[in-house]
Amino acid sequence: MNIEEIKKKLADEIDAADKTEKIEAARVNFLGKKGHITSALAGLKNVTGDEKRTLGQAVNALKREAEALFSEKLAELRNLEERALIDAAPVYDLSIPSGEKAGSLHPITLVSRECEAIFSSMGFTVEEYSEITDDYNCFEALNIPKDHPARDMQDTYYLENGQLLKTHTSAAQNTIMRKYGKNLEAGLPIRAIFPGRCFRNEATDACHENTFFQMEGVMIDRDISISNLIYFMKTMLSEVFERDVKVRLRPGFFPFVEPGFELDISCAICGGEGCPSCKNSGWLELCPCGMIHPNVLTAGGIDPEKYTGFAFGLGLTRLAMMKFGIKDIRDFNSGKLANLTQFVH
Ligand code: FA5
Repeated sequence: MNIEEIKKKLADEIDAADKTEKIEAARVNFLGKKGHITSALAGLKNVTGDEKRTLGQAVNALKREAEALFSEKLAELRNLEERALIDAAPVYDLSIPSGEKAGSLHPITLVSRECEAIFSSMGFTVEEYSEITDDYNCFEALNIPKDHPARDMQDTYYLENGQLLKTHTSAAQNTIMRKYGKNLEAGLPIRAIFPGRCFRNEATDACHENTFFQMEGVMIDRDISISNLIYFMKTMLSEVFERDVKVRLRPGFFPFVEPGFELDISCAICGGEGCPSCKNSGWLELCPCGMIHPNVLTAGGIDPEKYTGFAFGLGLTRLAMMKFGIKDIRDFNSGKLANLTQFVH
């Protein structure tokens, strides 16, 4: 085939192609290994001199023209095919009821919102903080220097960039203090809660998860004492459970509080008899708390000579277990809808 014949055939085939597969096949016919234009280029080795130059220029120009024509036609056909698919798609009326059961809020969301409402009504602000933080905020600012044995209690997921997934909501304390400490006298008392997801490399059982929720609370003012702490804890628990619940307060060690306490709740699953949900002790550790350590206040830019405060770290996931009678903490992350969707609000 001479150049003129190839040109004509090219125009005819491009014209006739009405589907992307056809234009693709036509492209191979002309530009593929054995295509007409590729063969014409290979045939140049049989001519010499001026003829080779003229013919070479013509075949190469034809090749460029063919490439442009194929990609133009391919784009045009793709557009047409996409438009046809859209036109053929069924039309959905999103306002028609699906007939399926409506979704519901996760039990942890329900408990978290309830606690937020209780604390908001007592003047606490609800803070936001990220799930990724750093060593300083999660440990050092909380009076847990590097190599401190308290770090062993929180087996931490470190990221490659040196940051980490927060192991407790106490990681937000320094940020909260700095936020409200800027204009401290005007903003006193600082009252803030912070609900958030925590991550620890834990072996899981009925009351331990590797991903769970806590709610941090801090209150700072002049003359804050343990009795303020106990008052807020009691109010929160009696409102969440809407009945008297048995709790016990015992000494607990956390480097960021002094003194520190463990607040345990009598297991609502077994009524205190002992079961797997409470590791057979009849009690569940729910809300460690204490008076904020002077070093932590100092790290947050607050003078411990003038101000005192309390902090607590409420185990929100365990609170949801106790409130809704969920025996196994692992159900919360399991996607077991029968368990998770029954607490419609
Ligand atoms: C802390 O995380 C401290 N930051 C709490 C605190 C805050 C103390 C402020 C003093 C002042 P602890 O590791 O004990 O402490 O966790 C607090 C609560 O989170 C526990 O009582 C428990 O209710 C819950 N919790 C801890 N680990 C898990 C886990 N693996 N699965 C489910 N809940 C957990």
